[in-house]
Amino acid sequence: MTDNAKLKEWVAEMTSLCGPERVVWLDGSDDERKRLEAEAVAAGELTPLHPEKFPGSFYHRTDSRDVARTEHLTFICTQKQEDAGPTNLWMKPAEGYERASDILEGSMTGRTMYVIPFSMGPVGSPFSKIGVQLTDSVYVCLNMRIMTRIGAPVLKVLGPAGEFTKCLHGKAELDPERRLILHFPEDNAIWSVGSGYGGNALLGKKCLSLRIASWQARKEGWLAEHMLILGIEDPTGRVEYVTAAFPSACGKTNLAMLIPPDGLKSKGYKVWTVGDDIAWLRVGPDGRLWAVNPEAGFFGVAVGTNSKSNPTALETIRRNTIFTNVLLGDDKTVWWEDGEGAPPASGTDWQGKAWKPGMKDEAGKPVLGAHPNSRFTAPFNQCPSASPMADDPKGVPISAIIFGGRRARLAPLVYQTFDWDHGVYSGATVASERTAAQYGKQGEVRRDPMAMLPFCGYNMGDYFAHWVQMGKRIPNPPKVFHVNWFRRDENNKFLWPGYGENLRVLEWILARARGEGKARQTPIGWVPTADAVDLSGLSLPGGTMEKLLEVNPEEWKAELDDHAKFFAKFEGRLPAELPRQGKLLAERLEAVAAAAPR
Ligand code: GTP
Ligand code: SPV
Ligand code: MN
Repeated sequence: MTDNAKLKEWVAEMTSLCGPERVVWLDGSDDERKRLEAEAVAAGELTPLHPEKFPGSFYHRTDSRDVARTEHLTFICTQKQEDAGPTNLWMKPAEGYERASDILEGSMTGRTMYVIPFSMGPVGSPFSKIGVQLTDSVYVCLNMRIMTRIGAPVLKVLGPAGEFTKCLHGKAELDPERRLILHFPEDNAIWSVGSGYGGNALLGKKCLSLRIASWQARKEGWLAEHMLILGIEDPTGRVEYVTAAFPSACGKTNLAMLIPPDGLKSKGYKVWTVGDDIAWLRVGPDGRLWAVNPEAGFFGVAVGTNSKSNPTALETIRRNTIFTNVLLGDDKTVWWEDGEGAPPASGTDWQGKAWKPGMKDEAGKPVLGAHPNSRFTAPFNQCPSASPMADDPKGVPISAIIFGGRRARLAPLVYQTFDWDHGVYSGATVASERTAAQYGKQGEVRRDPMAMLPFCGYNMGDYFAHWVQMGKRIPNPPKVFHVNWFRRDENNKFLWPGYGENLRVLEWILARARGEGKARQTPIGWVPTADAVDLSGLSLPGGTMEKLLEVNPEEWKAELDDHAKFFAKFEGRLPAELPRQGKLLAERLEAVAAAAPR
């Protein structure tokens, strides 16, 4: 399969550690897919779905204690703890290898170990990175085939001496007490044991493309970010691209697949999807920032996906899709809460229990059919809005970077920052309510800088400094914005309709990025004037826009104290630009307070 000596040696070493009965190298062919599917079905790992309603699609359920990322079991293993920083869990590399080896040793006895050579980014592009994942999970193999470019062409590009990220994955007992997700950036290696859930087990995704890649990006002068990429085409055929970083389950997939709302249809916009989760950004020869989506598929949240919220996604997952932890109907259909159509008359819920519509638990609460973090895995090219530029090794030029979080109060619908450093400050202070995509208290507000808190593979103080540095290296940087689709009224209802209607905000953002669009200056940045966002065809209750765009200086002052507390964690590593931006913001807030009538 390969003449890469390092790869052969590593596979031999890992084989002797894990003790599989056989080792199978994946080539990426269609025959191989059929073989793997048949194997997974025979082993009960996959259930084939209704051949007419869900052609080529399968259902999978992970262990009920293994349905989201486990940040408390995710470690950055560097020689020095300060290189992992205060926001990451840290372990000495030697200890990491030892503890994981204890669990992995002989764990594949009697089973097959698959070798998956994969490329993040178009195969052979100078921007792409190669990884090789070893795994004893057929489900993981089939997902990696969708999410990444795999097989023989990758080995060819790797050649006899090419570098690759060593990605070892073993299911072991799937016991949360014996689960570790370990990153060794100094060794370009990832060891994941004891989980079969997406972000923990598909090692090309968060582990390689964000944690390891962010480390490499800092060394090599680029950015690896938790961002969607989308293009907006206007009727003249001009396409402008933006990236947006929102925390997990905060709307990236939805925004990336946006369909123009009825009221804006006459303007003739078309939205092109380039990526929905990860962006690798580099300075192009023209001095602009260019973005590539390293993935080849979608691993999207199922719950809430319906023909109103995201018709594009619904079309994307009609065939050749793997559904994980949704409700399986006895009629071999799948369903989820806030999905499409009526639930099946009976089925199996995400915990593997018999389920019927309307079931209640002892407390009288509805029993969920699908886990809130249930997901679909579907090939990128099945997306009706897939951008023809998505495979371009050069990527797409970025006009605007958008940060956002899920915040019931404070943050307005949208604002534009004054310059790059102020933009970095707004990204570094993103806060969001925790969602079902990770274990922990749901709804609790936490700081999630650039939506990278769980994904930055090194000290976040250094990460902020790298962002500031990048600003100096981009002659023509994108403008930086902040959005909040999740502001609520006194009755806790969302003020903004969201989803497709978000195009109205994107339109203002693009106008501002071109130096057009009406705005008023506030202490936190440029906010649209009341009439600057096109609301045609949308009827919001009177005063809604004012509430959405309100900037309350008193609340912001309290927020600033919290920024300072958060930054204090990074003492000694924080770039001076961030406290400086905090001070400028405080001064602007003071100035409006002083000017306000008493
Ligand atoms: P990851 O895949 O976890 O990184 O998340 P993502 O950012 O791609 O999340 P996704 O787009 O799947 O968002 C899922 C959640 O956000 C669902 O609960 C949606 O209903 C909700 N959501 C998405 N867009 C909007 C919006 O504009 N307004 C509101 N209110 N909710 C939204
Ligand atoms: C996220 O949690 O941000 C995801 C899903 O995109 S996972 O790949 O599981 O991390
Ligand atoms: Mn994500």
